[in-house]
Amino acid sequence: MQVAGRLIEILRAAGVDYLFGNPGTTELPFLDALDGSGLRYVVALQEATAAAAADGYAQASGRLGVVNLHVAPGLANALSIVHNASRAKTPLLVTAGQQDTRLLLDQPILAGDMVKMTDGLTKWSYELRNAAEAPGALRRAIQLALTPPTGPVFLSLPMDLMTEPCDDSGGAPGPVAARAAPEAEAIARAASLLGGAKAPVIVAGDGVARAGAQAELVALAELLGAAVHGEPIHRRLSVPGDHPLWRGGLYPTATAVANALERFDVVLIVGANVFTWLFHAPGSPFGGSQRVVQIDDDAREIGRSYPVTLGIVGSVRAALSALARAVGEGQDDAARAAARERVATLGRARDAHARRLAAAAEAAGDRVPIAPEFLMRTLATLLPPDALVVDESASSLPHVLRHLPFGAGSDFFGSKTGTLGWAMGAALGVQLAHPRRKVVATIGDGSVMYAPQALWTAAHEQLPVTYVVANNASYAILKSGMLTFGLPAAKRGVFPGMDLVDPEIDYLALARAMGVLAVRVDKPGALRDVLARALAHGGPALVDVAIDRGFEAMR
Ligand SMILES: Cc1ncc(C[n+]2csc(CCOP(=O)(O)OP(=O)(O)O)c2C)c(N)n1
Repeated sequence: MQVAGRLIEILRAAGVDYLFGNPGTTELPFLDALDGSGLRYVVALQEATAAAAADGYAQASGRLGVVNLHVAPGLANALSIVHNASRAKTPLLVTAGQQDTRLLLDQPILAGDMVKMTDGLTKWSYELRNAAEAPGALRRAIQLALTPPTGPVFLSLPMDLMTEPCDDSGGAPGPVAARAAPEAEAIARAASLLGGAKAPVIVAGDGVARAGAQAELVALAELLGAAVHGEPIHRRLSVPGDHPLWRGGLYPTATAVANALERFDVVLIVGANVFTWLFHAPGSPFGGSQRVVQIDDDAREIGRSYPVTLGIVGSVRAALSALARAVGEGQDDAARAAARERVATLGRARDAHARRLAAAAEAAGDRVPIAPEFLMRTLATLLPPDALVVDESASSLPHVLRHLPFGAGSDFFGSKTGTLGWAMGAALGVQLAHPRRKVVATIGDGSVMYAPQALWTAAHEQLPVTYVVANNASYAILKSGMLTFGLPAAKRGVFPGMDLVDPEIDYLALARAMGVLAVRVDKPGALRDVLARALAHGGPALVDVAIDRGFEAMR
């Protein structure tokens, strides 16, 4: 067998079903070996979209996502998504063909130093030097991507090596037991800090969802009677969005986090970047005298920017269940009653808040153009309970997070570092990972244009993703940003390059050109029916919703 066939065999043995990609000359020997392998090639018409689909697949399945790109320019096109994947810690194997090794000194067309290009974005980047090392390098790459802290890896595959003979056995990397139990003493100390808290709070990061530890987090939060916030820029669900203790995401400035955490005495941070900011604000997020416990499977996250009282490195799931056990054992009746009381109080406040939001959204139901809160509220009432939402809706994101149900069983995925051009493709991967579940992409009109070719792959693969476009014919969030910064031209109503008009983009024509059902809604009264029909459609659909073009400074 040749190297290419052997590499594909290793991927299959490692449980990989889909290879996302966009081909070129340097990948041809590799792609040729796909025939009869059982590995499905899913083509995207631009590399960022292929990488995003692989990323969405990996995030939604918890399995390895694999993408094959076309040498240096193809990789360059996909780097925005690799950057995003490195922040999202997606187990993503990025491969690219490389020119024939005998030519590299001559700088042939398309060739480049791809290891250098991915520097700082992967856990490991490597270019094969000879055929014999290819299977071992692939096994190492797979294992590194999947072992916590998970993350992207890169492998460059020179085309001449792909057709050389290979006598490797072709097996997958062996299983790695990576649920490292945290130190018992540290858990006991954390339990005593948290158990003794009068007002505990949990800041949960996307690492909780990555670890599949939502149930463990809920159990601990309920035991403690602790409010749960999402980390700033949270893009996964760490507890069901309708849980009484869920308080939503923290606003991404140090001042806002300090204000939100001020009234709590002990903070547990788990599976989070501490913290990812949007704007500079002076001071520390731990402004008060709180004690801070931080759990992560990535030692680099502990006390990364701000010192903590106690850091624990280990499996997020194992640590949360050990902590819940220790807290439970340490609680007396009075502590248990106090925690129950906190759950009840927080739950009542949450119910009242949810009712206020729903009423305000419904009250906006007669506004023309359509209010984004009414759009998301209406969508929420139509989605099945196990729906999967993929988001890149920029200024509409707060409405998505407030209104979509996100009960237990549903899930949410967003662009981790704000990279536009992720969600259009990621939704494809999420749908392939969960073929029987409803996948909806909530996306801004500007964001669509970073990866519209995903629509073609959706049609080609007959993936029934519903793209709901919140169309305000502008980059509204950037206009808000200009006002937030108090910029003088913005105060005069001047927003350079932020209006997507003259001409306005015809999203219906765009979608239809790629074989996707497309409908426009201008009036709130028509919204429900149009959305319901698009959601029920057996193939991909795009609903272009004319939303309010207003914007204001962020808080
Ligand atoms: C790759 C990339 N390019 C540019 C940006 C900057 N950016 C952030 S939000 C945004 C506008 C998004 O517009 P749209 O999707 O229409 O949503 P809206 O702001 O109108 O709600 C832009 C251009 C980015 N985050 N990523």
